[in-house]
Amino acid sequence: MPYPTPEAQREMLRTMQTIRRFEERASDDYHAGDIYGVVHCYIGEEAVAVGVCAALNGDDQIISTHRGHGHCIAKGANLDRMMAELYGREDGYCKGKGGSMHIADFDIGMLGANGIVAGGISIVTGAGLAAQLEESDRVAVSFFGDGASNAGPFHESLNIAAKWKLPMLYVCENNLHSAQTPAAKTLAHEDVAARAAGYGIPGVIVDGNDVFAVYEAASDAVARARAGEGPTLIECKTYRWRKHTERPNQPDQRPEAEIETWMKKDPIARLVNHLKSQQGQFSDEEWEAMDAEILKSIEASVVYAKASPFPAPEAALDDLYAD
Ligand SMILES: Cc1ncc(C[n+]2csc(CCOP(=O)(O)OP(=O)(O)O)c2C)c(N)n1
Repeated sequence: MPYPTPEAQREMLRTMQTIRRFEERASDDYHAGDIYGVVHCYIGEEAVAVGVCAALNGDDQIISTHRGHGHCIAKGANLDRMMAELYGREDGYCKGKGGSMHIADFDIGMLGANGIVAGGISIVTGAGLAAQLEESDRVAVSFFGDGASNAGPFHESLNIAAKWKLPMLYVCENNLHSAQTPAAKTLAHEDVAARAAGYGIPGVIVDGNDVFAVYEAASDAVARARAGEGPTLIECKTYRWRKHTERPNQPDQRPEAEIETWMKKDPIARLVNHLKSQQGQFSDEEWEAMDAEILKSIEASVVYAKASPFPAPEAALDDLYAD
């Protein structure tokens, strides 16, 4: 697996920081009453989406969860259309009728976020089956949480994907909590990756705050999938910095010390430090300029969203059924 070039490493940083800035803004605008529904932030977990998607081709397909902004951005989604969707506007990805949890863009291989916990796992396994039946080179990736790994679709999908050697990556984002429930209270074994043994496939544990470690594990799994050897389960140990959702009354029983410990393992600061430690590769000024550019693109996405109209009430039933 070739190590990412310095340019590729910088692009990884740019994408991770874009995810963070996008969500900081989405959170602010949600609290200001401009964004409707609910917003689940991925902040703190950016290295997972970016490390995995950096190992994929443009036509590879992914599916996301309720915490999906990071996966969309890492797969190359358009920020304007994403923000317009969060704002509930006509120019959003789902014409403003889906919101934060339902962003999809088939053109970039983003098959959709999903408000149903574990709901995406079997859908994207179907995409893996399609890739195999079409004898294409594509792989399909399922992102899901530790909570979702306790649900039926996880086990059913891994079983059939292993049996049929589907070109799949199952990427568990173990952020130690499932809404208000600590993972330790519901996982029979503390490592989700250990479950891979039950299906005879590799189960890999990765530091999910190290984008290069994630990239390496994903690259190995992609090579295995493309070679027809079947799926891999990758468990990324990571942490979400925010409450389960941005709702003002959202309870949060996580210990303060745990949150602080994980915030010190910031995947973005870690990558910045790595780049800066490479002699002459990345200066403070370059980092500031990159961040300023990102903030500008986020601001532009908000301007775009606000300029877009709300969908007409009579369009409410459009697109519900296929012709
Ligand atoms: C089938 C189903 N059950 C319950 C819920 C309510 N719910 C939304 S998110 C969530 C926790 C999911 O935890 P996890 O899979 O670990 O993902 P994380 O939020 O940690 O990223 C729950 C229980 C739901 N959306 N769908």
